[in-house]
Parts: sequence; C-alpha cells; structure tokens
Amino acid sequence: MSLKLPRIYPITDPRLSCLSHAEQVTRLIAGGATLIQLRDKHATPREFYHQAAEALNIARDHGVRLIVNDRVDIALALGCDGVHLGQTDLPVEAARDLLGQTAIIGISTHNLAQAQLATRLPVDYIAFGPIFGTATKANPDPTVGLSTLNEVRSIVSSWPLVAIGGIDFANARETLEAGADAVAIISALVAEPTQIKENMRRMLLATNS
Ligand code: 3NM
Repeated sequence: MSLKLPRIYPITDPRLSCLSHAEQVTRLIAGGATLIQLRDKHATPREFYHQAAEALNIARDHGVRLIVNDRVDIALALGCDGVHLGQTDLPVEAARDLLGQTAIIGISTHNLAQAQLATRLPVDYIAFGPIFGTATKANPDPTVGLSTLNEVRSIVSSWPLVAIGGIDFANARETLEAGADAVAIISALVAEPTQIKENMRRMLLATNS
C-alpha cells in the first residue's frame, strides 16, 4: 500500500537548534508532527544511537513515526520506522533486505534522472531538492526550483513525493501546490528552539488547504 505522507515532514538538527533530538521531537510533536526524521551529521554513531533511542521512546508514546537519516544500522538496532537514504548511502535494495517490507524507506534525489531511477527502487517515497537555496546542508546540489519539482511530479506519477530545501512559511504552500505531497523542513521549524512547537503548528495551518 502506498505511504500516506503528512504534508509537513520535520527534520531535526541538534547544531542548529542547540537541542537534543529527543527535545526537538517533543516540541515538534506538541506542534502536531506525526512523522519526523532524525538527522545528525556530527554525532558519533554511538551518540546518535543513544539520542535516537531517547527520541524513539517519546515518538512511540505519541504514536509518531520516526525515520533515521543515513544510518540503516541505527534504525535496525532500535526498530525505528524507517530510513532516509542519500545518493551515496547504502543501496536501497540492501536497506530493504535489512529492514524488511514494512519499513519506510525514502531516497534523496537532486535531478530528473535520479528521480526517474528512484521509481524503479523499493522505496516508499522520493525526496527531491533542494527546491530553494538552503544554508542547512553542506555542499548542496544546485537549486532546482518549483518548475522542475512540477516536472518530477509527472515523472514519478503517483509516487509519494517530498520536496526539500529552503522551504519556509513563505513558500511551503506553493511547493505543495507544485506537486509535492509533503515538504521536509529543517531551519524554518527548528532553528529557533523556543519557537519549535509554534512553528510546527503555524506551518500546518499555513498549508491547510
Ligand atoms: N537535503 P532547510 S536540502 C537535508 O536537496 C537536506 O536533498 C536536501 O534544510 C536535498 O529546510 C536539505 O533548512 C536541507 O533548507 C534542508
């Protein structure tokens, strides 16, 4: 069965927010998040494991699904709901073999060819970006814009499609209207730690059609 994505897909960032993954997850859930990705480009695997375990306890208490960025081993060890893989991570097929059929597996794509290729992989959603300029990701691919997102929408037909990169209060709605099923967001939600709950709540309201 095809994955039903919530329209707002928040991603944690401990450096940007100065908060633990668990604390960000708590605040995002309070604001209405139902699917959250843990992303950590700096912690050691052991530290990320412990932080993800803490975050998963909170998510489980609230019936919220948790996806781990890059680390299939951590998702598997903890029994998280899935992984989000980049173009240089473990192959999707290998992750599927390890995590099983019920795990949610998403893949990042950055151009039309990658998006096309992703439709032949055992993934549950395809992410595409960066749609707009972003300072959150190191060495981002070239910005693709809404018209390319719209092209990807037709290439991937009914595949669940996540737009990512530079999405904020000003452009989230038009990004969904350009064909994304969900928008994945870091800085506009978590950069200001005291506003995470309110930002999540406002983002849901701003995109309510
Ligand atoms: N992946 P923000 S852009 C993690 O293009 C990530 O695949 C991207 O952060 C991609 O919402 C990006 O702060 C950064 O722009 C998203």
